Amino acid sequence: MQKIRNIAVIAHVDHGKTTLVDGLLEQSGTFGDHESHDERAMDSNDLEKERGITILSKNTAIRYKDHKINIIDTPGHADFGGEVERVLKMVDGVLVLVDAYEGVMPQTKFVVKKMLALGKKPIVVINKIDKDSADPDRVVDEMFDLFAQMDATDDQQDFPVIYAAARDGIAKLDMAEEGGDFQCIFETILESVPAPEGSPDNPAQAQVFTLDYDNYVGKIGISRIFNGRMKKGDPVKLAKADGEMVNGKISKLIGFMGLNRMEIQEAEAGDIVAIAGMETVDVGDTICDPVNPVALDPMHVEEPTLTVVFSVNNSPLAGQEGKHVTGNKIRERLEAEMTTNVAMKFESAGEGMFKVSGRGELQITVLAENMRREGFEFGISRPEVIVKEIEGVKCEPFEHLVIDVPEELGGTVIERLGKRKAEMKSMVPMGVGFQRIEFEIPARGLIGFRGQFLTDTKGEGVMNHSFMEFRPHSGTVASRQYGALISTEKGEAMAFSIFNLQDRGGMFIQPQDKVYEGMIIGEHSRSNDLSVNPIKGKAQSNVRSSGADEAIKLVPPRDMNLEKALEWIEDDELLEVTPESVRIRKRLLTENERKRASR
Ligand SMILES: Nc1nc2c(ncn2[C@@H]2O[C@H](COP(=O)(O)OP(=O)(O)OP(=O)(O)O)[C@@H](O)[C@H]2O)c(=O)[nH]1
Ligand SMILES: [Mg+2]
Repeated sequence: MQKIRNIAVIAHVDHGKTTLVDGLLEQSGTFGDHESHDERAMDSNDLEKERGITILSKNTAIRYKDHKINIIDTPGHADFGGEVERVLKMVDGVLVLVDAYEGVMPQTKFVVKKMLALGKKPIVVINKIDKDSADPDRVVDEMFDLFAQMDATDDQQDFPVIYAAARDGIAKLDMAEEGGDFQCIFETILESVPAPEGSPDNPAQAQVFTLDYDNYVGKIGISRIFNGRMKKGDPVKLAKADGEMVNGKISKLIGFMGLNRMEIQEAEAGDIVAIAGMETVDVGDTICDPVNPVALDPMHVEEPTLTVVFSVNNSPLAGQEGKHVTGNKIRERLEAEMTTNVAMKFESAGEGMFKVSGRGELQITVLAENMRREGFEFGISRPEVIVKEIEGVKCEPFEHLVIDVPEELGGTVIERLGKRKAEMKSMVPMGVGFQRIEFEIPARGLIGFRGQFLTDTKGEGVMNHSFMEFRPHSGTVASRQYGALISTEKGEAMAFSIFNLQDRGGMFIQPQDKVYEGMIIGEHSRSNDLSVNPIKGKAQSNVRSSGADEAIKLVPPRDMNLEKALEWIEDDELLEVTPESVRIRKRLLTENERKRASR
């Protein structure tokens, strides 16, 4: 039987998980000498590369000495936290990374709690020790405190600590050492992560933790084999969450090594492989011996907290930029998404309207962004939190929010959050003139807050939040402070009119952009909406003459990408998303309609 270790890499967003995995691949010699690879090689899909974040957990394997080490890199963003929980069930040990300056953050708490509850033995990696502001001793203490608060067992509390600058390939067991490489990480893994339990001679049992799709073989379940052997061509039974047993056959077995996937004939207990052949396979299903089928504990799939409505685009510019525009196409695409994405749900919400629920705004924007790249055109409504009735009480999701701000701006931010029903929990100095303030806040209060926060802190503030629990509904929260500048005309925006309008607020459009009646072209500097005409031109000669050029200096438009726009809109507004544009509009396009509706 081969010697195996299975580990997951977990941490708050951006603390360096994927970068560390690069180093593990590199320094174990798993990348061939001539194999070139990108930075953060595991972030393989386009959106991950562009945004520099991990969206889907992915597994790889390396060889170190006579061991195979299976490694699962997980996403750190709170919206994808459910994925981490499932991954943790598949491994016997974890590397918990924590930034040597930022220390314990909301998602660190979330993943540590899950990991401890599942009885995993952690290795703590204090990463980014190269940063000027790094304070590794403080961060080690924070981790000890966190473990204690979360009722770690003595064994868990007694975790090994590794200090690393993952980006530079440096790691060491003692801060005082010079240099150091990942050797100490490999050795610590072999020493402190238990070997997989289970035996290849028992009846087969493998549990699926991630789904993949391939045009040739169909749905693929990436699975950990807990017992027995899996062979290509073997008949199996698929045990579903509801207890149903489905007959199936392994049509293809895929193994992982470095960045490669290769077809294999057989795999045994302890290993992580991809298994094809079962069309109905789902996350949490057990693939078992057909004679002796025993299902493993089903997996907990987190409930969505946020919904938006996707709709057929019905703006005056509909159908001009997209390839797929009909309700049927949108429905098919959403259905396809839900077959591999267990964290999201969708249901019909009337003619050409689809209610999509997920764990947070990022999860929803990632789906929308992928769709527009595939040529879809659609509308999206403002995100709404899901309200649940618990023991007769109306409850809503609450989040744990941590902000780091320059000391002099703390007051402003606290005041703003107060209006959004946030409750301050602690405030501590962070050195270098910053303070860290922690809050508990209804998720509703966070919608649209990020833009305001970045303006208030001149881009210097950092905010992070993660889901806590459902709590009784907290009443009305303040929403967007400013009104919208709404176009009264259809046509092309003119520099001259934008110039005249820019005193009224921040513009979202530039000259030559297409506009229509009811489209929102900027944010008013006051709280009411204002109807304006952005297509009024002036005689060309005046604009072009050199003296007048000076006069029409335009402030660059505010970049309203999908994410920012989605945060910005109110209930009576919609986003219009096409492969080329993200426009913001009023649901009701004419002023008359809006007046009538407000009566
Ligand atoms: N200074 C410094 N920066 C680092 C180090 N390790 C990683 N980074 C940087 O930190 C950023 C985030 O790194 P990632 O590896 O993508 O972090 P991650 O934890 O995988 O992030 P998510 O998957 O999005 O949660 C990148 O810009 C890295 O270059 C380090 O040791 N020192
Ligand atoms: Mg990552």
